[in-house]
Amino acid sequence: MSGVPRFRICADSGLPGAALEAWRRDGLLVIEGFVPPSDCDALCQSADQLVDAFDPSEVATVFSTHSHEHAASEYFETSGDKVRFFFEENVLDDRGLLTCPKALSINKMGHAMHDLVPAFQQFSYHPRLVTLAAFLGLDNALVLQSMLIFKQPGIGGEVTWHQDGTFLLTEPQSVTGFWFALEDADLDNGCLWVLPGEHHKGLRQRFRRIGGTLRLEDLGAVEPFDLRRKIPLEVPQGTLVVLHGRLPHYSEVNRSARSRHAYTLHTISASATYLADNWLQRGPAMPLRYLSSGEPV
Ligand SMILES: O=C(O)CCC(=O)C(=O)O
Repeated sequence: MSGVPRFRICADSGLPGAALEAWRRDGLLVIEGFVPPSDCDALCQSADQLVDAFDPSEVATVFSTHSHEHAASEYFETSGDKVRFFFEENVLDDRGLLTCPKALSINKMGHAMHDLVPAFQQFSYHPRLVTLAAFLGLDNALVLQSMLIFKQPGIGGEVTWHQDGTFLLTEPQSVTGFWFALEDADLDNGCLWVLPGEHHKGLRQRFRRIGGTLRLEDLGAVEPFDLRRKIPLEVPQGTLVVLHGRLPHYSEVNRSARSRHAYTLHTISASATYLADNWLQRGPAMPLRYLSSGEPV
């Protein structure tokens, strides 16, 4: 239906060679049935418990997927080694109080659940992911960040077209995104959209620290995304979409009465240089860990 090939892991032989060809050609790889439904449900339950325990009055930041105003916020900038919660737009009133139930107001949670929360750790460093990273030839992958994107019913905001390398850059480029559908994702509840093959064109923007402030800057030379070629990825629960760091992707507002929870991990190569002006900087107290062994660098 979508024009993007879909694969399944075969117990005996893993993925076919065609999957590697698709990955190199398209800059993305769709693997249905990658995660068992019970593992998806367990992660959602752990996320619900974290949300229950979270006191929203601690947070004065509204995370907006439309602007980068949040970038100025200390809360966002220091979340790389924590579990923090970011609200949807327009859910706080003038006094900073929530106008709808807490559990339905959270846009996303990030950015270090994979190193701080046992259920997320188990999911993120799972042997099936280690095997896949080896198959894709990802060199010495380190797990950089994790996000739970809630895409709440009726309110879950749009994620504008972007390349992950805009936000997390290494030299040479090595950022790889792993997007897990924890629930079915379709056109009504805000599935991912992709531009297969556009990763060959280069990086269009960078979000980086300039003079103490985080800013989004155009890199100039690269042509605009060709949105006429956009393809929706309607996928069932348990699907993994692997995204090259320069592959443009997007998701719509969730207009349905169903949530569309997704979990994302971003890895980088330990052999590449992680740029010092990226927003996410982990201190020495919590070094990044290898995907393959869980050992710190
Ligand atoms: O889940 C979504 O809606 C978008 C996620 C995304 O863009 C990302 O993880 O980079």
